Amino acid sequence: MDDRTGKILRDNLSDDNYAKLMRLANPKLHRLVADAVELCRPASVFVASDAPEDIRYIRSKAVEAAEEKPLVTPGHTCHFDGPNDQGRDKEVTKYLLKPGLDLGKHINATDREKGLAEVRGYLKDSMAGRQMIVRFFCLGPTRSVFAISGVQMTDSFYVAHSEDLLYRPGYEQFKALGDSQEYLCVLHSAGRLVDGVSADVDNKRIYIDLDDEVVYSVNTQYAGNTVGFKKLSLRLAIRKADREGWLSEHMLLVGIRGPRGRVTYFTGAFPSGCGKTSTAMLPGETIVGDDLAYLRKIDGEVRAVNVESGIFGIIRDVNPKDDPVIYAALTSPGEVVFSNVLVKDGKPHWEGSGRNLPDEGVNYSGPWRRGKKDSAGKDLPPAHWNARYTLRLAGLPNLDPHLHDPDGVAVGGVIYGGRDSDTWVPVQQSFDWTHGVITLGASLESETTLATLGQAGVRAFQPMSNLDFVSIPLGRYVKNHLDFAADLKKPPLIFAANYYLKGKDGKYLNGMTDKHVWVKWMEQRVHDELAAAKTPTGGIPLYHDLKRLFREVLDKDYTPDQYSSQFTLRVVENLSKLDRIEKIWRTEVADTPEVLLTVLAEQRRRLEDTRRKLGDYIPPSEFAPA
Ligand code: SPV
Ligand code: MN
Repeated sequence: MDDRTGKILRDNLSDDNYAKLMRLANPKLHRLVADAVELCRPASVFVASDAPEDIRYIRSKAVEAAEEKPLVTPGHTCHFDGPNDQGRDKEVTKYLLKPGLDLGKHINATDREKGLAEVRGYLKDSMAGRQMIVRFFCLGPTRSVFAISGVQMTDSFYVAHSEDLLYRPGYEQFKALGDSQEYLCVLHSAGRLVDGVSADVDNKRIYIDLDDEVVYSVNTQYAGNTVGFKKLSLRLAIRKADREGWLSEHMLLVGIRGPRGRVTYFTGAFPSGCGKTSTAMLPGETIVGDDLAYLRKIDGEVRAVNVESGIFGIIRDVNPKDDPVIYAALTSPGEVVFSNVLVKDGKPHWEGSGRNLPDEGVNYSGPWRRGKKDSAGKDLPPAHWNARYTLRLAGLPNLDPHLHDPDGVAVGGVIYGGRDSDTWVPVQQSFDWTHGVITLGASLESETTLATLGQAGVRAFQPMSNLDFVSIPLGRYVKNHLDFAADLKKPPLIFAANYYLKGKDGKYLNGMTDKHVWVKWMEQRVHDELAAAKTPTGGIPLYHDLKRLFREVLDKDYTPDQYSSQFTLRVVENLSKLDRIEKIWRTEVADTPEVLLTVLAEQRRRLEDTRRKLGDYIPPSEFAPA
């Protein structure tokens, strides 16, 4: 450690905290902490080890500092973010790039020197009067080829507490790092607080320095902008994966039971707010993860792990019927942080819970009563659409036994799904890996939700549900997917799911729980137990298989009319989609792989040929089993 770093740390850390930091003999880490101290000027520094008393301290400080308020159920607390801090803020989330580097039009970036000066300017003295917490985590299982270490510095006990629920402890792992520089670092300050809420949200900045692998976040509290190991380090992990030949994805990981006790694992890429967590939490199945997965090829198969060990999930519509397991966890004693819900008499309330909402209470806007307006004069909802809960996976009755398996689980299938009201059928399977990566993953579109700031309900290009986080040129990102399984004897099958298809009357064609049938169908497809009908866009289920599965899985009838309306191939919409997608890849992305355009052109030819023979809207009965 150089003299200057040593002096800053000795002057600003108590003996105990200094000793905890020095036990990690990593010079880069010492420099990072010293730099943060000098820049943000906290009143004190708390270095958290993995010890239970350190974790308890953070939890109790979150309440003491009023960042979280205790609720009546033991272990439950509630945190509020400010009215303009209720989702990920894409506008002010940028990569810092050295001159000459360009990631392309779809990726928000700014000049490194300018960006560093700006964000560090906002961070200057930002922790005055507060404590800076230094925490260590392991992304992915420990003692595993998947594991990545990370350190977070923050002045928010809510952030540090949330991370404790969401990530595996990593202090012990840092001890083993030696002088390695291979870890991610996040520096966050909530900035000036008024009533416990970030006051200068107009100066919110989330900047990702690709050179030093450091993320800066300031003047915000919303976990998606501040909990560094969620989407911020996903961006850095995508670069690491690119260098090392694996995939870092915005994907759930779930074990689906098949016949005779078999379990087949699926990853699923769905944009935020499009059914990802509820797919991972299907009753009777086992969850490995609901948001982030690392995928590697090991001994000729694709294996995956959950980056995280907790859930930061959308609470809207969590009710005993549609999400029984989460609902039970949210209404029983145990450690849960609710955010941006409505609180009345110490109880959390949200829309779609199946219970009546009170007419008054406290929410992110302060005291709330029905009819209260926002600054634009619109009705303020009782709980925000993006209100959330944070809890550990440990303790959930449906937790998969392989969550911490250092080898991960073998992936049988990959699912891509968006919020698509008019084009894709509810479930289909690609012809092969390349066709799936291109026409399903790289062609994914989804209507926007309030998980990010901005307008909801606008159809947007969302390749692999990962566009918000891609940190390498987009063509290269897709090429990595194409190459990933190219040399495998049996690559995972690729499926698309669409839970949001609507009929002519504007009503959803499927119930919320129908997704369970689609994944059971996929599970049997992986094992070649069911046939599929071949359409120009992929393989679709046969009626009699779905009829059986609806009965077995949901104890529901499934009529030929339902099948016909849900699985009619909408040639017109599929061709319009191809127009949009082809245009983007042809004109807006500089490094699109040639094969992507070829495969889209083949898809167009198949659709046009079929239209000539069978018309614009083709019922599934026209397609023969392959
Ligand atoms: C998402 O928005 O995709 C989330 C929540 O999973 S967060 O990224 O943390 O905002
Ligand atoms: Mn997510």
